[in-house]
Amino acid sequence: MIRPDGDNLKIAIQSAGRLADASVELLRGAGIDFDSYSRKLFASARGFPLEVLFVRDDDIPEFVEDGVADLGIVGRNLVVERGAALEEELELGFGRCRLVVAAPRGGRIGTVDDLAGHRVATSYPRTLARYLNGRGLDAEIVEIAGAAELTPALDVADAVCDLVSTGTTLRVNDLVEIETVLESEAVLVASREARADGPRSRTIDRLLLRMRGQLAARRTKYVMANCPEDATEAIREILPGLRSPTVVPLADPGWVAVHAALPEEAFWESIEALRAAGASEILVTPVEKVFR
Ligand code: PRT
Ligand code: ZN
Repeated sequence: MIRPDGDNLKIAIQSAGRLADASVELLRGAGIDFDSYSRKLFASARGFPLEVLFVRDDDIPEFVEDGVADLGIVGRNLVVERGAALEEELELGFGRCRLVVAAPRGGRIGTVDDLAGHRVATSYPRTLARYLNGRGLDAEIVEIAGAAELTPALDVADAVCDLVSTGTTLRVNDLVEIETVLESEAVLVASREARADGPRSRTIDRLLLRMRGQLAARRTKYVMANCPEDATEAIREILPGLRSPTVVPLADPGWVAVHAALPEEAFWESIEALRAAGASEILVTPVEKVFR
């Protein structure tokens, strides 16, 4: 592929598929505005020195490794499979899945050790080979382009190594998971060449700051709770905030409002603890960006 002209940074994202919408949304949320991607190979951003290349996800690790693009948004599964010499800069929190070994329910293969001497169908032959080697297992890898889940029924393989997200595909094909080979999600990758180039690397850092601000915001809520003044200390423990909570007096004597950012994973427990500590009215709002 010909590298589009200009000094702009190039980022390769999936043109259509599971990662496409979330990739565009992440860039837009980072303040990068570009035209609709439906029919174009690439688009120039406004307000940031970036060009967006729309490609098949399988090509992304290679393009970034070869310098066709400086950055890419792609599943870790593909980066690992290629053994690509890239920098993984950021986990993006979407496209989560696992590469697992699975076998027919109630069949001969119940554990990973049972794979020895059997056939395993996969689109991830290198990752599977590394995994089997690591376990000292000798199994035949049957490389297929897709639909691994059908191969045991067709007697093309005895087990499969495939991506799973909800588990429905395995279930409907009467396959059971045996072990996880790799945990994956979409990641931002950068080419080593771009990272070694001062100006381009600085632009990558600017983009990372914006993306991190957005990803952190998704995991954060802003909580405002009214409570009696004498409960302030207890509530401060529950709502430490980013530095410390904001405590402001209410017009009602003896009452204060406590405001703080709260990580999503602690959310429900914190709301329960706030109630128990005497907080009455509690308001929760989403956070747009968090920069620390
Ligand atoms: O056209 P292009 O080559 O760009 O896209 P593609 O069709 O090759 O890829 P796509 O869009 O299907 O997936 C892109 C990326 O999404 C993958 O590389 C993974 O990083 C990630 N991802 C997340 C998944 C899944 N979840 C997933 N469930 N990729 C594939 N699957 C498939 C899996 O292979 C199996 O067939 O979905 C089925 C299982 O899903 P469940 O929900 O039934 O378990
Ligand atoms: Zn693909």
